[in-house]
Amino acid sequence: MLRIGPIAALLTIAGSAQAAEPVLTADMVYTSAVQTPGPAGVIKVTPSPKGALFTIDLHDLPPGPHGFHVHEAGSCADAPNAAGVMTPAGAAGPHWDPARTAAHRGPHGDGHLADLPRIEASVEGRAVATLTAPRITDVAALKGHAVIVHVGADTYSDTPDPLGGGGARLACGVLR
Ligand SMILES: [Cu+2]
Repeated sequence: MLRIGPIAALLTIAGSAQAAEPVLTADMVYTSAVQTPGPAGVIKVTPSPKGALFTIDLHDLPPGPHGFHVHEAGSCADAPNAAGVMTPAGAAGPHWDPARTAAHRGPHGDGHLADLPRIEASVEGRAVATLTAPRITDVAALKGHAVIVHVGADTYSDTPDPLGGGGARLACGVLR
């Protein structure tokens, strides 16, 4: 087991002309959930020994905490939700949950692998940070999935409200 890390790192470097980081990028756009659709910034994902690193640079967010997750599908289009109500970025589907846990327990829990650390926007609406997702060890598996920033915070729990009490899908982008 101890030898897997260094070998994987060497293979990664050998497989590209230069160390190709960041490996995945999502151009984030605001949905019609709250504000006028338009560019929201960029999210990049790189591997690290501590897990996937999400480097975020977002602007014009409502100040305060926001839930942040990987979603199942690679589309940010409007689509009906389970109740048939047209939903901004609804086509991104539910939280990415390859282990089929059907549980929302935050970035350190044993639920959805999708569950990322909350994003914190400044009073100016900026969010510039690098967030660690310790349970995501295969960054390549994220390719083609949408990442979504929600209205409001995330309790990292299904109680008292399911999915961390998540609000509308505020900003969305597909990792490529
Ligand atoms: Cu979400």
